[in-house]
Amino acid sequence: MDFRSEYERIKSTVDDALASVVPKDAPVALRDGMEYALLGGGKRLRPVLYLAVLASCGARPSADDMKAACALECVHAYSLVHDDLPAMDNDDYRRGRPTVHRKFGEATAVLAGDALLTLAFGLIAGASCRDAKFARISALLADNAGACGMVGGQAMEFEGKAADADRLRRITSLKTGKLIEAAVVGGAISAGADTGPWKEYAGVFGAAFQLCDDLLDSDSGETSLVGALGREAAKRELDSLVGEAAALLKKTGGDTAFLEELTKAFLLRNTDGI
Ligand code: GRG
Repeated sequence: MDFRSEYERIKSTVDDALASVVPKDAPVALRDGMEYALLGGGKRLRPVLYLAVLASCGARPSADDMKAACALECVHAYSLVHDDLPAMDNDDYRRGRPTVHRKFGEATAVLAGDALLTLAFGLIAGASCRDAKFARISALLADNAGACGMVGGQAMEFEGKAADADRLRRITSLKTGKLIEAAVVGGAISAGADTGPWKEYAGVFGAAFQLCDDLLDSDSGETSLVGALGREAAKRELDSLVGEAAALLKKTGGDTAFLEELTKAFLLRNTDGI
């Protein structure tokens, strides 16, 4: 198996499915904002993880699995749009292009994010009507994206408390980790597998993914774990997390060859990585 071509193959099935999820009869500016946020690049890590875990457990993706995979990307896209807003990170660029609010205005960016989040749960609701396992995935996504998950982690960043390493690890486990966990555990639920080992793997993957991102971001500064630990200690922590993730994958009992490669590619990526 060539990892990169397999990754591109799965990603292109996600890109094809995403191309038709934004409702065509939405108001034009809103639709344009949603499509700009959802279809303009990105690695599609969360849907690829969902589909890769499913495959690792020996299951083939159904049309409803593609909807669940798209829902994960819709939640991710909404979170980036809102994170970039002036009230949050106030970023002008993402993925090398103006952010949604810079291109379409703040009101459209808020609404495009709202509509992407709503769309995500609409996609899974349709799947849940056909197969109850998607209701479980929907509840997981709601828990992990919401006030005790990703949004909760984002809210902790605005509490104005001193950020020591343990607090930063906690914020990461919510803000970055919980959506990754929903992708990995969602794939396991769909395949009918034991979710416990997948949840453990996802927790370590999420922590390492954020640490790797911070190490690559020269501006991540004092508010990141790299700032709190120093670069050398952060690199050592990343190495240890990568080893742990690889060991946890083996405990899942699936055919994990592709996920082993993905874990290394994403957690040890350099500036010209995926
Ligand atoms: C605003 C509710 C709300 C939440 C924001 C996701 C998030 C929480 C903030 C985005 C900023 C950030 C540093 C998030 C950490 C996760 C992360 C590294 C996101 C980028 O994910 P990638 O690398 O992005 O998968 P692409 O562009 O590939 O889709």
